[in-house]
Amino acid sequence: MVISEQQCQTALSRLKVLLEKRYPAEIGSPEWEGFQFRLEETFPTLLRHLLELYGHHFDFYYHLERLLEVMADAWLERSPDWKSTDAMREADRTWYKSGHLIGAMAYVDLFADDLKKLQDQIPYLKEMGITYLHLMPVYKSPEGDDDGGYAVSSYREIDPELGTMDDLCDLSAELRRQGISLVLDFVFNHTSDEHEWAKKAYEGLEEYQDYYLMFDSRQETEEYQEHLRAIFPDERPGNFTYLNRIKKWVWTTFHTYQWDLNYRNPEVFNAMAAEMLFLANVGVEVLRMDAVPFVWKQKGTNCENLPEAHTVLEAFNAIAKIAAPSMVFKSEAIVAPDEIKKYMGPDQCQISYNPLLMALLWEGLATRNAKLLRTSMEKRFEIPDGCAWVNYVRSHDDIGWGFDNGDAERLGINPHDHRLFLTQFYAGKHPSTFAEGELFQEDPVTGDARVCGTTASLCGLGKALREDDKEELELALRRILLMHGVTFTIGGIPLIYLGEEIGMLNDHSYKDDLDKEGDERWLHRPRFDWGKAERRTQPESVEHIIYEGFLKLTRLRSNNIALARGETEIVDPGNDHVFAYFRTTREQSILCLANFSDKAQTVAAPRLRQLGLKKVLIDIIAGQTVIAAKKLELEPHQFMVLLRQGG
Ligand code: OTU
Repeated sequence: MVISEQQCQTALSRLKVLLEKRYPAEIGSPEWEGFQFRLEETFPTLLRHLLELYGHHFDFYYHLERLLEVMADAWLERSPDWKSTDAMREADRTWYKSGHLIGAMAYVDLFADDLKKLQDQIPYLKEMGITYLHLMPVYKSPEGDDDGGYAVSSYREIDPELGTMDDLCDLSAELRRQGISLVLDFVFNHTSDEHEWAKKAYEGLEEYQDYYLMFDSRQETEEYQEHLRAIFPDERPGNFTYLNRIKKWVWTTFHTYQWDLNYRNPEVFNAMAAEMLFLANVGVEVLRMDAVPFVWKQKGTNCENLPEAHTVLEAFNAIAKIAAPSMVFKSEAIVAPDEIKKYMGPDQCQISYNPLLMALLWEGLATRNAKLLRTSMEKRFEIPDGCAWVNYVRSHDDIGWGFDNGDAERLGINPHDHRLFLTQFYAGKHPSTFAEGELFQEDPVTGDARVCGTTASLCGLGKALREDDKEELELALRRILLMHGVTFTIGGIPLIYLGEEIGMLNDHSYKDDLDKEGDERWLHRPRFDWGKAERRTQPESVEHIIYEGFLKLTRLRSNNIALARGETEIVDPGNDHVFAYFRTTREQSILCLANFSDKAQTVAAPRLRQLGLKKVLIDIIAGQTVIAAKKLELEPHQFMVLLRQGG
């Protein structure tokens, strides 16, 4: 949409008059000037996006004024500490790209019981070099099954078992002091059915029914339903839930108790903007935009990845730039490869999960072949300027086989069969498997399924230990380090699920827990085992080997600028079992090689020369010189990081 300078100026002048009236005491203070400056700078973008979404509403300017108040109030409430962080980051806007971020994620209760006790574990995080901490949703949510906190009943209250809002603020301040950025979720596609808005809607208040997507007849929902995909097909057919009391259907993309918000209603947008800025003021430095592809619905489409979902994101981003300028957005778009990147950009999400790399790393381990990984990454790793990937091996969610069908077909791989193979493999049902996982959300219609399991269990550690198989144990350990080796060196922010660093195995106890059984994702969300963590200091223990591997990766990043923030170039080493990429800065050039095969592999010397490498190389993982006279030899699952000579 094009808006004229005139239109923009008129709107802005009106808003400034409003500001002068409402905040007479603030006008002229340096802080306020900063706010005004950013408002003027970002306003044209914000206005354009809001007009795109809500321009046809007769009371558009009324809502715009309310939104301005939301932003101004939030800015006035922002603490001096966070304002100084804002100022600091103003001078370093792409701070998240500097290479210093190393991420960890955890459930507060499973890792440390509660928010207060979590402070006691900061030394553990520091020891590992963690500088980014994603805490799974800590907000008030329904008793019992609450989708691991992703059903939010209040964005401004903390789950009483975890503590209070004051505890969270204390924690965020302490993390900031310790140089760790707090990452929290903005679960903005839906609220729980116990949110105040939902309760009012359920009581029959139309104003609040309009906060959600509600329908009077099944017929209406079916017109949408025919184009929709089921996200949790296990649970129920369809994406709508009937509310008997008010005789309406409500849109529920995920669980029946998670009601999708109606972003066509500007009041919802404003109300959620207020919640977002509230979280920003708690001290969130990175806001994880949960389920962003689903926020906009349009009849006749699959209601995922619609252009308006991007517009909503851009509008929120503009608001954050004005009222909480140091906060950045992280995209959680676990969608088709072509769609993932569309959520990234300085005006949408500055950082994003890299679910394709995650899935293809697992694909590589199962097939012992890196060709699909290489060819997909060759064309899909590059991202817009000013952005960074968050690279991970496991998250709290399932593993979905989200590679591109075309990418697979070009290699002669049948995508459907390949997905079935991978699912069977990781569910431990294939003859060639080492993995012990479980299926998640098997779709009875398509036969598609996703996979659950911890990194260690999926890499075969549990099986090897149980069978006391030394050879397999060695391979399992190498697999774990190979997977993380890639996420730590390929470029971006590495993210680990806490417990991976000590090789935590699957936890089957969820099956006996009424609130968790039925959701296999709890398999890979074990309670953090501090006894096991203690063993990280015992030489030769499994925990020690894995943990030291992590520390080494962290150290390599801090000691080698190219690994921290070099350009990434995926290359073909001439052997399909080996995944290879360069990391390069002006000062340094590094070649990483990951052998996905459980057999030894070689890279031919002429290929290495072509890539600019000489005969004598230094592998900084093994800490030794390697001579590649005729060929370079890689042991089974070996991960090598080679310094190019002269650099
Ligand atoms: C997210 O995941 C969260 O990570 C999940 O833990 C939640 O259950 C869910 O949202 C609902 O809040 O489907 O299987 O493209 O794939 O939002 C995980 C995004 C999910 C979706 C993603 C969702």
